[in-house]
Amino acid sequence: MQLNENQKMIRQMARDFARAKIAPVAAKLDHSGEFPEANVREMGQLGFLGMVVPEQYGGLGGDITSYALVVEEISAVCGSHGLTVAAHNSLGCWPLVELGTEEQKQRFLPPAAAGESLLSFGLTEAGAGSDAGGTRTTAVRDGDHWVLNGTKMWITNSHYAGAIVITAKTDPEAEGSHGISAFIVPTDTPGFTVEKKEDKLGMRASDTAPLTLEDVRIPADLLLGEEGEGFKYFMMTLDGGRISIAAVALGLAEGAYRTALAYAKERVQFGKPIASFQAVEFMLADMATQIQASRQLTYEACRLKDCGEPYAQMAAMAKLHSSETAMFVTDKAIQILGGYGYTREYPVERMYRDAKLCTIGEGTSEIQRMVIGRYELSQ
Ligand code: COS
Repeated sequence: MQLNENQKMIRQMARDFARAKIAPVAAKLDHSGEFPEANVREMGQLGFLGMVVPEQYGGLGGDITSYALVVEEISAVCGSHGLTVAAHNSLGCWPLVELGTEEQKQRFLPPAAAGESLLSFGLTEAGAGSDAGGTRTTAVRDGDHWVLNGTKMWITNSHYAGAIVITAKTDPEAEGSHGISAFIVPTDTPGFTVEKKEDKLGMRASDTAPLTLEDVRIPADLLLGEEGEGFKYFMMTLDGGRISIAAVALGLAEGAYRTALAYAKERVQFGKPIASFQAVEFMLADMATQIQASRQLTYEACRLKDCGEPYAQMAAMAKLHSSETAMFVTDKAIQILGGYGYTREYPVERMYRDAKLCTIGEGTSEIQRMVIGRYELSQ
């Protein structure tokens, strides 16, 4: 896809920022599991946290392609930073931009776009993972308030969120995915607790935690969209979110590939750079080919979304291919670097651990195949 001048400019900005500010701290934050607060603030100032937010609410109001390019460049250096930006924009801001009332947008979007407080998304529960319709959290109407009770799991950015969009069952009689509504829950509401941060395999500097809601009373005007339509809203949100996870995975694959390529050209064994051995050259060829295929799918999903055309199936294809590619490429990168690749001296082992999340979060690879297959069978 031909990028326009604006897209090239924002990509360069993200690349420069990632290399100057993220690269020096990525390994340390991965080790400590510390959230990159300073960099998040700076990314807010650069506009990266308001990529999908219209200008009148303080965002860049950019197209999805520009947004994916930013996520890709950041993730090429650090998956945790990439995931933080992706979850905030796609899962936190986007539902408010699409479904929020004017009042809700004016209240929540400007601080989110500026990076002063993040927005996050609470769908998953212990019993509602792939089967997202199995939501057990409840919301009961009480006068001009809703009272929410339940627990959520794996919620990205939750310790740094000013508000979290939460699904809850509002019609206990409704079956399956029906009777679920979406609410904007300010995180300082009494009864709302963000629990201890998870200790994860990868994406260690990204903030992930369970939530507890105990008689959380929120005003009725914090219902997002129509009552009972929450499941569909969250499915629509995930359609877009899958593009951003594809971009995270693409970035991780590229980051690992660049490291492996540079290493293979420099590392001498048997009197020659190892890149000159066909065993290594073929690995690099396969890595480059898979990355290019992922890039085409991801940018095509962006293009469809930017044109207002149906994009859910392409987003699922992009997410599936890019995340599986990220696993393939990071694995091969470690292989090329050998013993060095297995240590923390190089970033490829971190990228391998980070990449695994992309095959799980926002719908596992198996769920993506279900989504893709259903579209195929419905034709
Ligand atoms: N956009 C809009 N509406 C959608 C939709 C979408 N992408 N997908 C489903 N819906 C609607 C359907 O049209 C259906 O509406 P009606 O009841 O009015 O006919 C309703 O939602 C239920 O759809 P369906 O029967 O397909 O739901 P299922 O329970 O079978 O679930 C999957 C479908 C598996 C695709 C869904 O649960 C899913 O994506 N699961 C993974 C969730 C996930 O990614 N979790 C990770 C979150 S990490 S932030």
